[in-house]
Amino acid sequence: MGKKNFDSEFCGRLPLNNVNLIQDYGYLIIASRSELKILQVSENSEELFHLSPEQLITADLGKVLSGEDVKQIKIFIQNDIARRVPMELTIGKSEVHSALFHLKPDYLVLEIEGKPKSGKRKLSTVLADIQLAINSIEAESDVKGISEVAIRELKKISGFDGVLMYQFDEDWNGKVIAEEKTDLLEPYLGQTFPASDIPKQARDLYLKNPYRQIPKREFTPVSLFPVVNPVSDGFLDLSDYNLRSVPSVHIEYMKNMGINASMSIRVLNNGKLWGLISCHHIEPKYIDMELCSIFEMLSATISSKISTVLSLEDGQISAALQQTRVDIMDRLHHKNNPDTAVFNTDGKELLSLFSVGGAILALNGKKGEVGVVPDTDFVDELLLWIDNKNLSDIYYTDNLSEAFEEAGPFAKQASGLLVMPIDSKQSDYLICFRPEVEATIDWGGNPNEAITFEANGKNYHPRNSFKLWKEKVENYSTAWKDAEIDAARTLASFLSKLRLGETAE
Ligand code: BLA
Repeated sequence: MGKKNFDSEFCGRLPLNNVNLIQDYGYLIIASRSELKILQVSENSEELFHLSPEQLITADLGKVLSGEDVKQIKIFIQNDIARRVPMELTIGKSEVHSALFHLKPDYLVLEIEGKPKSGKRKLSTVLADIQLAINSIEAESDVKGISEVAIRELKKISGFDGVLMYQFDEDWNGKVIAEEKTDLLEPYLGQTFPASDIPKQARDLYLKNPYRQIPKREFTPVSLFPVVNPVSDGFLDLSDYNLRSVPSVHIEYMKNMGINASMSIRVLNNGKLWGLISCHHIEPKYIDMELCSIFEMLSATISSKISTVLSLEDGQISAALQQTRVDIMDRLHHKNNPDTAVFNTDGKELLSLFSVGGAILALNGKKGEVGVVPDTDFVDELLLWIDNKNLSDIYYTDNLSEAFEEAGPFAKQASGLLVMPIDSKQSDYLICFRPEVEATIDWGGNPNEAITFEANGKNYHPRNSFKLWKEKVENYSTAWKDAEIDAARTLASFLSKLRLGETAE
């Protein structure tokens, strides 16, 4: 069996942002930007303002907020602030609620925390917590260490029953690389979860919002009133708001995991989603806006630390590759015989440059080889197959037999293939072969059952078991690294320029 991409089309189309529903742990107020007139409210706002939704949508914002708060909002509008900002709103005589203020081109949105602020947390304690967490994270020097410390600190600060670090692979499956939890939760450390568990549109939301929280799985969804936003003439796009409701498939997923509350925090590498820190709680659990802000800061710290470590590692690989590549190119310049130049020191240099088991240089109808390469007959067939591709750029795969069935029997030596075209019209190539690495993936539940449809073909469910499901992976080599691909591209273009120079003479 081979690796599969489980980011199913189906899940990727599920609507998340235009559902006109929010979770019931807070209130949403939408007002016009120019006149501060209330346009839309979540239907539960009556609890907070003691006015019906019908009464609220004919009112000015000033009727329900204090003069001071309205003044602050006007300042935000004057400054055209692009990011959401935290606020404290005084509702009624003295009740203080945390809120998030969002400014859009035509309207503004207030997400107001349901419970009044308790004022339990002291700023100095909060700052000390953050500082301690940052210090510990900064002291680590590899991804594993950073992940372990990060989840330990987050668990300590938040009190979640379980916190885990989940790293995405190139197909968006995710592997749990660090975990801290009570015994009451299932262990997931080392397990891989299919991409469809958190489909593309859900992952994309983390590029806008650093975290997502679902404090109570069995919440009662609340509609916005009126249903149609008078400015956009459609449903309000809820993608930026924490309160956005949750699709039933994910609620069921949480139930199957035995958790009532979850929170996930993004980890970015170079602006791309690299992983998520996923927090679980057996009972409902609400993280207030202040604590969310702390999570937001720590998410940024963890992301930047992981990015630094990864780019340092990449840099080291690139530097080594660069040196070997320069050596080979240098010799090519000085020697007439490309075979000996490329395959210097018995070809060991080239083999180590690309971490491959064998290589073939097909040039002027002749073939030179080093290391372990497949049978000549197969190589001839492979060359014809490569010819048909009319390559103008390098070609690489870590699963050759998938692209070229005839390669199946040669999987041991040649599961990975890297082709550097020198002159594809003349069948001139430098070809490298990577051996198979047999591996087992420990899936968190059978990924082939990631989604099941009922007999009616419409209703569907996430898998109900996350029990370890082992999959043997065959016919795969290790994946080609970005730095190796870059080095191959440079070497290919150098070889082909050299070849063009030869023919011109
Ligand atoms: C959301 N799925 C999520 C989220 C996580 C996971 C972390 C983000 C929301 C949250 O923090 O709760 C998945 N959680 C995991 C995984 C682990 C974990 C893998 O702790 C590993 C230990 N889900 C399905 C199927 C579909 C699906 C079949 O299983 C689609 C048909 C969809 N998952 C789905 C959707 C969301 C989601 C739509 C977005 C929920 C939202 O943000 O509203």
